[in-house]
Amino acid sequence: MSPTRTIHVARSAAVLVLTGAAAPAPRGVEHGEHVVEIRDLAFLPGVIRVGAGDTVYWRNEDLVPHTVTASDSSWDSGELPPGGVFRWVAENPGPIEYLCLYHPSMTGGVVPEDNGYASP
Ligand SMILES: [Cu+2]
Repeated sequence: MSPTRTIHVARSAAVLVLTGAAAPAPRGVEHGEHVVEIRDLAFLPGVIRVGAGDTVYWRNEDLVPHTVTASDSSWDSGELPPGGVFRWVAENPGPIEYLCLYHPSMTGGVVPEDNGYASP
Protein backbone atom coordinates (compact mmCIF):
# COMPACT_ATOMS: atom_id res chain seq x y z
CA MET A 1 0.00 0.00 0.00
CA SER A 2 2.44 2.62 -1.13
CA PRO A 3 -0.09 5.52 -1.27
CA THR A 4 -0.91 5.00 2.39
CA ARG A 5 2.76 4.83 3.29
CA THR A 6 3.40 8.11 1.49
CA ILE A 7 0.63 9.87 3.41
CA HIS A 8 1.86 8.39 6.67
CA VAL A 9 5.42 9.63 6.20
CA ALA A 10 4.31 13.09 5.08
CA ARG A 11 1.99 13.45 8.06
CA SER A 12 4.62 12.35 10.55
CA ALA A 13 7.03 14.93 9.19
CA ALA A 14 4.39 17.63 9.53
CA VAL A 15 3.72 16.68 13.14
CA LEU A 16 7.41 16.88 13.92
CA VAL A 17 7.65 20.34 12.42
CA LEU A 18 4.57 21.61 14.22
CA THR A 19 5.20 20.21 17.68
CA GLY A 20 8.91 19.50 17.81
CA ALA A 21 8.28 16.01 19.12
CA ALA A 22 6.14 13.08 18.08
CA ALA A 23 3.59 11.88 20.59
CA PRO A 24 4.89 8.85 22.49
CA ALA A 25 3.57 5.60 21.09
CA PRO A 26 3.22 2.32 22.98
CA ARG A 27 6.26 0.09 22.62
CA GLY A 28 6.20 -1.72 19.31
CA VAL A 29 3.57 0.58 17.81
CA GLU A 30 4.75 3.11 15.25
CA HIS A 31 3.32 6.58 15.12
CA GLY A 32 0.31 6.43 12.82
CA GLU A 33 -0.59 2.95 14.05
CA HIS A 34 -3.08 2.08 16.76
CA VAL A 35 -3.90 -1.16 18.52
CA VAL A 36 -7.26 -1.89 20.09
CA GLU A 37 -7.41 -5.00 22.25
CA ILE A 38 -10.62 -6.96 22.47
CA ARG A 39 -10.74 -8.39 25.95
CA ASP A 40 -13.50 -9.40 28.37
CA LEU A 41 -16.20 -8.42 25.86
CA ALA A 42 -14.86 -4.90 25.46
CA PHE A 43 -12.79 -2.81 23.06
CA LEU A 44 -9.79 -1.32 24.85
CA PRO A 45 -9.44 1.58 24.52
CA GLY A 46 -13.06 2.23 23.70
CA VAL A 47 -12.36 5.37 21.73
CA ILE A 48 -9.27 6.08 19.67
CA ARG A 49 -8.15 9.25 17.93
CA VAL A 50 -6.66 8.65 14.49
CA GLY A 51 -5.27 10.72 11.66
CA ALA A 52 -6.15 10.23 8.01
CA GLY A 53 -4.12 7.33 6.67
CA ASP A 54 -3.45 5.84 10.10
CA THR A 55 -3.69 2.08 10.53
CA VAL A 56 -5.71 0.49 13.30
CA TYR A 57 -5.28 -3.11 14.44
CA TRP A 58 -7.94 -4.83 16.51
CA ARG A 59 -6.58 -7.91 18.25
CA ASN A 60 -8.98 -10.43 19.72
CA GLU A 61 -7.55 -11.44 23.09
CA ASP A 62 -10.81 -13.09 24.13
CA LEU A 63 -11.72 -16.78 24.08
CA VAL A 64 -14.73 -16.21 21.82
CA PRO A 65 -15.04 -14.75 18.30
CA HIS A 66 -16.07 -11.16 17.77
CA THR A 67 -16.57 -8.78 14.88
CA VAL A 68 -15.44 -5.19 14.40
CA THR A 69 -18.22 -3.64 12.35
CA ALA A 70 -18.89 0.00 11.54
CA SER A 71 -22.33 1.01 12.78
CA ASP A 72 -23.09 2.38 9.31
CA SER A 73 -21.89 -0.94 7.79
CA SER A 74 -19.21 0.87 5.77
CA TRP A 75 -16.63 -1.73 6.87
CA ASP A 76 -16.62 -5.01 8.72
CA SER A 77 -13.97 -7.41 9.94
CA GLY A 78 -16.09 -10.49 9.47
CA GLU A 79 -15.69 -13.09 12.21
CA LEU A 80 -12.51 -12.43 14.16
CA PRO A 81 -11.50 -15.63 15.96
CA PRO A 82 -9.57 -15.70 19.24
CA GLY A 83 -6.07 -14.49 18.47
CA GLY A 84 -7.20 -12.89 15.22
CA VAL A 85 -6.21 -9.42 14.08
CA PHE A 86 -8.24 -7.06 11.91
CA ARG A 87 -6.40 -4.26 10.13
CA TRP A 88 -8.17 -1.11 8.94
CA VAL A 89 -6.71 1.98 7.32
CA ALA A 90 -8.46 5.19 8.29
CA GLU A 91 -8.79 6.71 4.82
CA ASN A 92 -11.70 8.65 6.26
CA PRO A 93 -11.26 8.69 10.04
CA GLY A 94 -14.79 9.54 10.89
CA PRO A 95 -16.06 10.02 13.53
CA ILE A 96 -17.17 6.41 13.30
CA GLU A 97 -18.95 4.24 15.81
CA TYR A 98 -18.50 0.50 15.60
CA LEU A 99 -19.71 -2.57 17.40
CA CYS A 100 -19.48 -6.35 17.62
CA LEU A 101 -22.34 -7.98 15.74
CA TYR A 102 -22.30 -10.93 18.15
CA HIS A 103 -22.37 -8.78 21.29
CA PRO A 104 -24.10 -5.49 20.40
CA SER A 105 -23.34 -4.05 23.81
CA MET A 106 -19.68 -4.04 22.73
CA THR A 107 -19.18 -0.65 21.12
CA GLY A 108 -16.25 1.57 20.27
CA GLY A 109 -15.47 4.74 18.46
CA VAL A 110 -12.93 6.25 16.09
CA VAL A 111 -12.61 10.02 16.08
CA PRO A 112 -10.31 12.11 13.92
CA GLU A 113 -7.35 13.65 15.66
CA ASP A 114 -6.90 17.37 15.28
CA ASN A 115 -3.87 17.32 13.01
CA GLY A 116 -4.90 19.74 10.30
CA TYR A 117 -5.44 16.91 7.82
CA ALA A 118 -8.87 15.82 8.97
CA SER A 119 -11.79 17.63 7.42
CA PRO A 120 -13.36 20.23 9.74
CU1 LIG B 1 -18.25 -9.82 20.40
